[in-house]
Amino acid sequence: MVILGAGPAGLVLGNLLLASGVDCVILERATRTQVQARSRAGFLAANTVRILDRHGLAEGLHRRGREHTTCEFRTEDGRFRLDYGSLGRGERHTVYPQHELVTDLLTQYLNTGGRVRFGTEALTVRGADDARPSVTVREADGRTGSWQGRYVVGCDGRHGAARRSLPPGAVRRHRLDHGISWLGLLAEAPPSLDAVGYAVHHRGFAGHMARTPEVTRYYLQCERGTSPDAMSDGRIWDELALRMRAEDYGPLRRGRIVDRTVVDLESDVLEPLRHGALFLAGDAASLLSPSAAKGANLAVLEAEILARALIDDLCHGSPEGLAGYSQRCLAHIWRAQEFSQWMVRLLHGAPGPDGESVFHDSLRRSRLASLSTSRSCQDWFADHYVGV
Ligand code: RFL
Repeated sequence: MVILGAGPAGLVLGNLLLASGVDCVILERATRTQVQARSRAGFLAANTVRILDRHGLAEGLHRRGREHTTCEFRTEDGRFRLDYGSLGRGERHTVYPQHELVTDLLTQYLNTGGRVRFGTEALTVRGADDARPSVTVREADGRTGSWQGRYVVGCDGRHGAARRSLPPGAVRRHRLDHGISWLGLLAEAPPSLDAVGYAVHHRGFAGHMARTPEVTRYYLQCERGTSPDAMSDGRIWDELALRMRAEDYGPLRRGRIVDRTVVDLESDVLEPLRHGALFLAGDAASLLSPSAAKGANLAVLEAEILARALIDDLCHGSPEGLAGYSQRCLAHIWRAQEFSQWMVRLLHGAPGPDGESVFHDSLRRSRLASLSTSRSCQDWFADHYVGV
């Protein structure tokens, strides 16, 4: 079995296959240091924790992760809090930085004899229609080579070799550009509130998400095409304070900004998630806007579903799970897409001509008003916010 990519999807899959005695190798373009340093997600859904628990992969997150149950909305009409941990099904998030989860998964995989080829870039997947598909690679020293397996699983993200290798027409790509961009920031600063903060402001959205007691992620909506370095640290903090209405609700704890990325809010879904012997999981299967923090959670869920199906096929001769993999995951993916899209519309007016903006802005205010006052709307929100 050849797995492309050592992110959450590839590493959960690798661990589960290894635990059942399925021989596999993970081909990873980056170095081990780079893989373990890539800070992205932080909010793990209750179901993600249950999956990791089931397979003995959650020790680190139970030791160092923190439960999280509250979000706060700040708008032109005031602020309100939702303790989503006591709404709906009462499920919680665990805040645990993605690079720590990846480090745990990688350590477990390598300690139990798993193979990862770091610095090995997959170039093309060939022969997905055959019984022995292969992957051509470029090693760190520039030499090319090839790996063969019964199946190839693309867990190599949206720009990976798996997507590139799909023959035209084999798989459809449904894509939505939300027309909105966020400047994603990591600050060496303690969280400024004990909740996820969502600020809706006429200058654009701002978000606050705790990562650790010392590090906080912030988002600032920005113009499409903005360079990550366009604003000084001081200007960023001023803008965050303005949009988060620090004057009314308390100051932000400032610190050094150690990472800046501009994220264009885009979503896509590939359908089906299989072409012959090539399967797709994680961001390679579907990209979600970061508005609802679902990407890493879906990656873990899909990896578990695929691992079970592969083990049934390879160890017990039952191919039904593989045949149903795509349809099963797509149901989860579209639900996550639907909620992420709802969050985008909750937090932004629509870009566009003035008349259209007023209409969308009024819809957004009405949506927020329902969320702040209607218990059934809050229960629905809580279930979808934490669920995958
Ligand atoms: P990853 O994590 O991108 O890993 C893919 C791996 O494949 C390697 N690779 C290749 N290897 C070999 N050959 C090639 N040709 C290759 N091309 C790529 C890469 O080096 C990498 O190691 O994909 P995976 O496993 O599918 O996991 C997906 C998640 O990483 C992603 O969905 C989340 O980070 C999204 N996301 C969030 N998700 C959440 O569930 N909760 C969050 O709070 C959250 N916050 C975020 C996020 C994503 C963000 N960005 C950067 C878009 C915050 C941000 C800012």
